[in-house]
Amino acid sequence: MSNDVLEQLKNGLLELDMDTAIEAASSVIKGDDSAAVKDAVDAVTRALQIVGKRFQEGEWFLAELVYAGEIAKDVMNLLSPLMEAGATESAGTVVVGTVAGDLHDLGKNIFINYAKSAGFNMIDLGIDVPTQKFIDAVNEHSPLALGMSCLLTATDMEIGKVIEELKKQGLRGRVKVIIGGAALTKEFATNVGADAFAPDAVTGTDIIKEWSAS
Ligand code: B1M
Repeated sequence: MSNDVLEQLKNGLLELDMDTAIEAASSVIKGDDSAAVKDAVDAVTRALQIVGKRFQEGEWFLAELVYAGEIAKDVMNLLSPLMEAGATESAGTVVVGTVAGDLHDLGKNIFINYAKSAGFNMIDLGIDVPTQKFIDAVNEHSPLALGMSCLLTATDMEIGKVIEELKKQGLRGRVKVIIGGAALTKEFATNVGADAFAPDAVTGTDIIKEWSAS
């Protein structure tokens, strides 16, 4: 049964059928079958990888990419509150945003929700965040970590700009930097001077948990 609903969710996205996707997500959150919320989020992620491939290979155009993104967002809005269940006392504050020029936020939001469920106080700066806004938030919240999400190779240099500005303002030693998103790699993180690269939201949450504990 749970496989059916996950398949329905994936197909809803890949057939650009909002109603089917929403119906499947609703069934998951109502507990109508045994599919876990995490499995549903994974199904959405897998479907979006196929969406990206179709777009990259010219099988789908921008309109389809945009609509698939809208379906994914609505589905995630349904699933997210359940991912937050069980939050305990704060394990620390983390400021997160998607870098300047980049409007992708689904992965960032998944990371935020996982980390919230692990007890972190997550400050979401949103998308297309300019360097100064990251710096202001570090000054204002004195977070344990600063997180940057980036899905476009055209905007990955924004991460280096933020890290340089942290250094210039004497803030780098006070905050750990974690980065994630499809455009990035561990090697990129090392080169740009970030403390960690998270390939997914669960790993990202494990990394900040380690920082919080040390
Ligand atoms: Co865009 N897009 N897109 N897109 N889009 C990609 C990223 C692309 C790879 C598709 C492709 O061509 N194959 C490609 C980028 C190519 C590149 O730069 N190398 C691309 C492009 C080209 C574009 C446009 C330029 C298209 C155009 O206009 N011609 C445009 C750019 C707009 C802009 O940002 N300025 C654009 C627009 C869009 C939409 C708005 C339509 C929509 C986004 C909707 C939204 O986010 N609200 C969209 C979508 C949906 C995608 C794909 C299909 C899916 C992205 C996604 O949400 N994945 C994507 C293809 C792909 O990634 N394969 C694509 C699911 C998400 C859960 O994964 O974000 O990787 P991800 O997050 C993961 C991990 O990476 C990690 O945790 C998450 C969960 O485990 N993670 C973190 C992410 N951030 C983290 C931060 C952390 C820790 C972990 O700590 C801080």
